Amino acid sequence: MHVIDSHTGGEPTRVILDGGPDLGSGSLAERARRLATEFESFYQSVMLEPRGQPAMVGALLTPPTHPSCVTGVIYFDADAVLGMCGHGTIGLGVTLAHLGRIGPGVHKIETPAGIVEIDLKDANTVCVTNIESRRVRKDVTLEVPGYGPVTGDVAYGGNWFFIVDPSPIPVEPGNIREMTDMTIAIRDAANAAGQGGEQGEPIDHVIFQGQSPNPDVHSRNFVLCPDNTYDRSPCGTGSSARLACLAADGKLAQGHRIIQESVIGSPYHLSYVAGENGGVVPSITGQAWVMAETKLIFDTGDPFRQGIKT
Ligand code: PYC
Repeated sequence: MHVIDSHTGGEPTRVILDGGPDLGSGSLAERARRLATEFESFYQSVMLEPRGQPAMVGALLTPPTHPSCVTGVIYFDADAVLGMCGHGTIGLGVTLAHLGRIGPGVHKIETPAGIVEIDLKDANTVCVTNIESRRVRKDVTLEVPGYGPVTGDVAYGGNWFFIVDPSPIPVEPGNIREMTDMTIAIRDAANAAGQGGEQGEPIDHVIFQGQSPNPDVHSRNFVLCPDNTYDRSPCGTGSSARLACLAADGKLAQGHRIIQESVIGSPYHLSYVAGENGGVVPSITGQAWVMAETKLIFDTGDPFRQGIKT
């Protein structure tokens, strides 16, 4: 299995070029469901240690159903198959350029959540135009065991988010352990209370919104991912969900550009235009770097062939 590893603001993406499972020729959403239900050991073996690393997202290339797209892709982490992934799409754009498969300019990519566009600005810089994103519920109060009531918004940006603004804990690197524990409890409380998407989709990510010490930066976030790691980047789908909330509250005008940074200080430039269905169409510009071109080996005698699952 040949893979290319990159990182987007510190958040790793592993693009799988060949050797993945046969997911059939259905829609990307159908192929993603098949990956989730029939091939858990595949994505765990590629993402978990010792082959993978905490926070890594996989990007399995698959033929697009739409002829205008340069590729189809299904994203996943060690715990779940994702609808879309913003940092992964920036990493994928830079990886496709590294392989000589795309040049500068605009290209379409098909994901289970819909078709997104990338604009390759230079070898490391990509602007992603995401699917239309929306806030679903405002000011939802959850009773979180061990923490008490927590209020936040439910929003969609390609994945499902519970967004707490302002964060109850300062969004600083020294508080990552504490924020991880609290956001896991919030995600569990949201899902126990049925506070997910309109069709019963569970909350898969939780965001704490905080302040940056840098006056040029609008806000800094901490994002919990399904595998209980935090996003080292500001999370493209999470930033999209957050833009939908800012727009719905009248706090950010269409076309106005802001910088959001992650808890470790990695920046995304963000803006939106109004969507056709009452939401927002986000633009997310970030940078990624290719780190490795690797052949993964799965020796049948290797006791950790499928990853360390503790
Ligand atoms: O950038 O959308 C994103 C993302 C999702 C999970 C990790 N990163």
